[in-house]
Amino acid sequence: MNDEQMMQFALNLAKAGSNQTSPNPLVGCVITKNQEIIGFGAHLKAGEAHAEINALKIAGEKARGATVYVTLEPCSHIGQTGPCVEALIQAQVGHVFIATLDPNPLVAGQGVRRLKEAGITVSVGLCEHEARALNEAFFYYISQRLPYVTLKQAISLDGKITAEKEKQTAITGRQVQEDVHNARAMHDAILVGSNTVCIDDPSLTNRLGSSKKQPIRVVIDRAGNVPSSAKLLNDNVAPTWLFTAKPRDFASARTFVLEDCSLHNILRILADEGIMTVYVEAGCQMADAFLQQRLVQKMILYIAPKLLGAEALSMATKAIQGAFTFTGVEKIGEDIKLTLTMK
Ligand code: AOF
Ligand code: ZN
Repeated sequence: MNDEQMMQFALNLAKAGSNQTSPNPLVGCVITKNQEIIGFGAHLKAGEAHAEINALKIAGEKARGATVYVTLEPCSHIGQTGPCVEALIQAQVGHVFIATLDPNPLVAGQGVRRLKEAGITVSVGLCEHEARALNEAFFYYISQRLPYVTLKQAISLDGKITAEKEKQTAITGRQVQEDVHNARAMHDAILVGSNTVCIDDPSLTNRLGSSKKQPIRVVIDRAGNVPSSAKLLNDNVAPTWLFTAKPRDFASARTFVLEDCSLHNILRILADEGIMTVYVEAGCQMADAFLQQRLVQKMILYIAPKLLGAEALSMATKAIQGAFTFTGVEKIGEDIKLTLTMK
C-alpha cells in the first residue's frame, strides 16, 4: 500500500468512533515499517486514549524508525490525556504523515513544531480534504466556540411547514420519523422553542433509531411559558436543559436563567458545556430566527408530496438568497430528503 492508501486506512479507522467521541474529533492512526502495518488505532471516546497512543501500544518497540499516518495533527497539550507528540518522540518514530492540522488553539501547529524540533520528518496535507470533511463539526466548534447546528424541517411541495399558525400539521411519513430519530442519536443536543413544547408536547427522544443514544433536550423558553406537565420535563428519558429569562424551578430540568437570551449567547453556553452538535427541530419562528441570524451550518429538508396552499406558513419570513448549497438528495419512503450546507 502506498502513503495515500495508508492514510485512507487511518481515515476509515477514525470512523470507528463515529457518534461517540464528541466533543472530541474522530482520529485514526496507522504505523508501518518496511511496508508492513505494525500498529493501528482510533480515538473512541472523549477522555480516553488518543488514536496515536492506541497505535503505539500495538507497535511497541518496533515503532523506532517507523512511519506514522495520522488523520489529525498529534496534540501537544495536556488535556484529559497526555500529549501524543511526546509519545511519538519517545517511541523514536522516523516520519509522521498528518492529514490536517488541529485548529484547537491548544495545538494549532505546535504539534508539528515539536515533532520537527525532535528531528522527526513531518509531512502535512495527505488526504486533507477527506480529513477535514470527517470532522466538519469539530472544526467549526473548536474554531468558533459554537456548536455545529443542523436545522431540520419537514415541508410540503410548496415549501410550507404548517397549515395554520400555532397548530402542528403532520407532513412526512413513518420512514422519515425513523430517519429523524437516527439523526437525534447523532447529535449532542436537540433544540426547540417553547412554542413547540406548548403546541406539540414532544418527547424529543430517540425511540425508533438503531442506537440507544439519547441527546440532551434543550428548550428555549424566554418568557417562561413551558408548563410543568410537559412530557420532556417528566419522562426522565434524557436530560432536559431549559434556557429562560424568568427564574423557574423544575426538579427534572437543568435551568439556565439568563439576562441575555439571544440565540448566540445560548449557543455559546452550550459550546462551553461541551455540546459540539445541535439538531434544531423548532417550528416556524425559531427556525426562522436561526436562519436569519446565520447560525445554521447544515439544513435537512424532508419534502412531502402534498400541497398546503397559500394560507399555510412558509419556513422563512424574509428572503435568504445564495446561502445554501445542495449536498445530498435521497428518497425516504414517500418523501424526499434534501441536505444542504451553509456557504
Ligand atoms: C490527537 N489524537 O486521537 C485526538 C486528538 O482532552 P484530550 O486530552 O482528549 O484532548 C482533546 C483534544 O485533543 C481535542 O480537542 C483535539 O484538539 C485533540 N484530539 N488529538 O492527537 C487524537 N482525538
Ligand atoms: Zn493526542
